[in-house]
Amino acid sequence: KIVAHKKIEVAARKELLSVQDLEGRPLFDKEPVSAKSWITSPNRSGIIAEFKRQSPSKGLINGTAKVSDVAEGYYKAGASAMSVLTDQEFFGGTVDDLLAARSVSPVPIIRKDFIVDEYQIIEAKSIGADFILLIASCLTPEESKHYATLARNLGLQILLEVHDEQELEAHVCDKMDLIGVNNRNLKTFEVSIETSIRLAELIPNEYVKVSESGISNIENIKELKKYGYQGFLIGENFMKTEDPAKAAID
Ligand code: IGP
Repeated sequence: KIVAHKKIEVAARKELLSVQDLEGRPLFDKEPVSAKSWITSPNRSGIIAEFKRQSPSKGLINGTAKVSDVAEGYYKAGASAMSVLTDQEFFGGTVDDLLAARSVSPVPIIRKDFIVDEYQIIEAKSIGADFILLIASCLTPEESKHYATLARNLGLQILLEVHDEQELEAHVCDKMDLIGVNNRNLKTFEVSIETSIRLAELIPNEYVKVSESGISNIENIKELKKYGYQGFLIGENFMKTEDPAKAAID
């Protein structure tokens, strides 16, 4: 359902702004920073802090936070990277949110969206993103490899998101940089970090392991580290507070 909706949305965006227009934007030539380096740096927290106003599972999470304030705060709090939802329909995000975050933060920024078209990857580069999300459950293995190759050719790193053994086995390829295990079951919306723990040993060591969703305390992070996780994608836990950046410091 989401994929079909995205394809229509992308077709409309293409009408407004051509690929050539995107390639002409000043940020298109910005050299991306390495998400892998920042996430594995001993001087940072490993946390990929997310800006997310709303979600299909939770409804409205934060209707007042300003993306530039949050982005600056996350950086100062020691986040290794930032995730910005650019999907409007389901998450209330926009590409302008990513641009605003970019203008105040030097950390690697991931364009968090449902990528179903090459256009979105070129657009990600043109708004200053450093890495992109590819969601295995939305793509065939051929598609994820194809999009990863394009992203890589643009200098962007790739976070491949999987939910289970089958997706992992089918989609992992040498074009991916980071493998994210989503602890949220997309059918039931239930979250359990056991999903990350279960899949950890199946992820080859050359990929940076990221655990996504439902991480709410330092114990979760300590536990996940035991299984080799170095990246921790946290959204709601920060965004549900009045001051998400302060929550990230705490
Ligand atoms: C963050 P949480 O439970 O901390 O808010 O989760 C992030 O993992 C979640 O927003 C997410 C997501 C996605 C959103 C993971 N994969 C794919 C949209 C699309």
